[in-house]
Amino acid sequence: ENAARLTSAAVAPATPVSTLAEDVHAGLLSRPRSLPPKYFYDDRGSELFEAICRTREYYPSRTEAALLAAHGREIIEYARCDHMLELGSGSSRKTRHLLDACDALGHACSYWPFDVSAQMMLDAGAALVHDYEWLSVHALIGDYTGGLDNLPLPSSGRRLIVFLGGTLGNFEPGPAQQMLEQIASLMRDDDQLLLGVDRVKDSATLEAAYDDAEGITAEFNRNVLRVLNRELGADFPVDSYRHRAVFDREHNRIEMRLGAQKAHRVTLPTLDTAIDMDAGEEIVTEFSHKFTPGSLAAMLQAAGLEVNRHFEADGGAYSLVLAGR
Ligand code: AVJ
Repeated sequence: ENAARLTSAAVAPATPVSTLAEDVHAGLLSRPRSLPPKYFYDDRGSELFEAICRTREYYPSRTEAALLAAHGREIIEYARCDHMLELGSGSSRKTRHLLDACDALGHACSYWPFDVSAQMMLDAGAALVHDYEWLSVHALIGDYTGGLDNLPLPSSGRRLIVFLGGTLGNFEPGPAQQMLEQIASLMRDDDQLLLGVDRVKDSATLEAAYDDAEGITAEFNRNVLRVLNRELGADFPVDSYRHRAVFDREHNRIEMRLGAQKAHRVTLPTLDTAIDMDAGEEIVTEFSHKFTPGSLAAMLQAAGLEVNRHFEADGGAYSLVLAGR
């Protein structure tokens, strides 16, 4: 009977999503060399990210979860959603705070997780339909960066689009704008976006959050080179790369970088090319943008959305906003 309340469907990207090989070729041959952060998350990378969330220094995940727990009911009462679409749902661990609020309010809605990892979504979905007997889960398998045009969402009913984890921060301003515009184009007047973003704060706190004393973030960062070695047959000397996290206050972003300790050549057989790393040369592996209430409102407004509710953690450490047309 639970199985009837869990379905899945593949979502074809509306615009072609580049392959790992294409992304790596473009990124490593540009200057400074760079890699897209989405390739962090193989099984080991996902485990390392979960471990990062348990470090003392990395506050964003637990801070966002506390906001969801504290304000879940207000969010659901405001949105009164019939359908909840989550972009990059992962294990849906934090979404449970919203489903608990639905439960407490006797408000039934259906849940549409949208993620590239089918197995993680189906495992999470099976647990969710067991834990919430009113819930139906429609897992959407795909890459939301390929666009939101082909989503098999019902045409009727109010939607709450959930985009948590500060993941919007990984996008540079242009692509972030495009992502919000895609979300806005999906929304109708009585739909809401629930967006979680990390906030600008002192460099020491921010840099520590991306360079924990145990070195788990360093391992997470170096792991992307292991992904390349495995997927492209490359020969990065992974352990010799030095992790660095720097807060760039001009762009309000944490930059994670991997620095070559000594000059060496890396062959990339699948790309039929090789790169020569200079001693000390760095590969930029992630931007994590931080926002102020002003920059957040401006970005949403540029996408045609306005902030309806703004929940912020103590000291303005993190923001959760409900935004609509
Ligand atoms: C999952 C992308 C939100 O940018 O804070 C954590 C990933 N990188 N530690 C972030 C991350 C280094 C995280 N996001």
